[in-house]
Amino acid sequence: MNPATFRQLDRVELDCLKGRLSHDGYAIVPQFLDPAGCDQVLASLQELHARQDFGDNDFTGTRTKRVFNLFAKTRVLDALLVEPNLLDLVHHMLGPGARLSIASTMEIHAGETAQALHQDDAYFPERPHPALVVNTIWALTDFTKENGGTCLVPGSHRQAGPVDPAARSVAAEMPRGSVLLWDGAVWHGGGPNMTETSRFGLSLNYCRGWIRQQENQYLSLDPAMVLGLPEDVQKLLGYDICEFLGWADGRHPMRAIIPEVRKRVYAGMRKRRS
Ligand SMILES: O=C(O)CCC(=O)C(=O)O
Repeated sequence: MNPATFRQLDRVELDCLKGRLSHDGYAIVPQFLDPAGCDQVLASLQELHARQDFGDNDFTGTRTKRVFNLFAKTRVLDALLVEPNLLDLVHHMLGPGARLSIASTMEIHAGETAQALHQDDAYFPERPHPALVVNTIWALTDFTKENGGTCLVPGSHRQAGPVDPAARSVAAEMPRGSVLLWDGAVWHGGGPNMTETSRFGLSLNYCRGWIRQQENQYLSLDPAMVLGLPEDVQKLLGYDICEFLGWADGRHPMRAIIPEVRKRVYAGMRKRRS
């Protein structure tokens, strides 16, 4: 497997992206992943999609395919998850303890209709609020207004109430290899696909380290697999302490998933129960 190559972002571009994220609530990093990297990631994800059915409701899309829990299924995303320039933007929004909330694909096929506009942090009751979630969608095929490019309502992360259902949204148009980032409070949705070919997006969604991850990474991933991952990937997946949260029987979670330690912890728990 060749390592993916990312376009290096300089300080000026990074500052400009941070400004757009604060003001509009979203920003696009154009042509960030090189074509060979796109091919490799797309091929691995398409293998998973070949066995995947379409969604069964209007929100997930009856002409859209999604695969979840991607870090249990492929290793081609590890480098994308921890790419330093992207993480700089994510940390700018969420602080240094940010971690993966959910990883999924969104392949919008021909004939799909527009998804209802929604927020990725809809569970949080007070608005506006500092960013709690940052979503990224990696365009593995070109995104256009016609083929289902994500629609976003600029600046909607700053409003206190819900967005008007008829609000003017903008389709994220970006060539393959680009990455769209948005504050989870921005109203957005997948666009309708009026073309004959599918639009393939990869979503790596991050949250603050003290928020419950959308995907339960401790039940979704095999501890033996997690033990073999690079440390920065383990941390992003949530196998870390954030502030004083995340201990396992008084141990760092990475100590606690070592099989011998786990056996001792569970044996201790059984003894205490009997
Ligand atoms: O596919 C997209 O462009 C966005 C989809 C989305 O926001 C969602 O499914 O929650």
